Amino acid sequence: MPAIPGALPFSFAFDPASTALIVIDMQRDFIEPGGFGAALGNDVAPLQAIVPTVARLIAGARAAGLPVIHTRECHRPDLSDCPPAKRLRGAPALRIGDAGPMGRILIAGEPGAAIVPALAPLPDEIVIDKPGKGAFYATPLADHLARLGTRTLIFAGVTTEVCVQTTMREANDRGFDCLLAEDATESYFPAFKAATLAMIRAQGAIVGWTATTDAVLEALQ
Ligand code: TIU
Repeated sequence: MPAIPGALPFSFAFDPASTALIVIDMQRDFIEPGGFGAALGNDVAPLQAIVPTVARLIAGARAAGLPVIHTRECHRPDLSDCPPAKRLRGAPALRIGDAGPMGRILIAGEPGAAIVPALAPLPDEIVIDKPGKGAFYATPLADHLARLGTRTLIFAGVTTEVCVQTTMREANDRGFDCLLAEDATESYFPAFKAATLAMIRAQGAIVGWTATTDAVLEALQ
């Protein structure tokens, strides 16, 4: 069984035949200027910077035959799946559903909701549109994973402490072993990323493991 001996908090053994890569919300709305992330007041440059690393991880997973699952945080055009509590929270420059430079913010089918071109899903890869921060809530993700026989999930994507951590916790509670590729995820807040990595692996991997993308790729070869 392959293992990542340098994973934290201890070596991570996994069977590639029952492992999938899940890439969370690498969408223009979070990564490019003019989208949702920027409307919330964030600098998107740190998120843009991980795109090549995520691309390497995706390429390695594909080469090893792992399913690659992509998620997108987005809502129906009529906003029927967007709780007012989500849309009205705070005072963003643009709210979910408002028209911005990349189309309506976080709306399915709009240019901003698309995954960045460098990480575009292949035609046969699963793409999960999710209305929440977690990818299991109100989506068919659990059904897809059951059909694939997946027991282990490798995570990448944005943002570390919001959609990635929420999904990882949802998966952990559902019995999956979870590992986060620590340089293939990013936050708008460096301290939040560091804290998330620490809390995932604390208490004997209470949520899961972390490892570098290079270590994951080495184990997959
Ligand atoms: N705002 C923020 O950090 N994240 C989100 O709203 N969604 C995701 O993390 N994808």
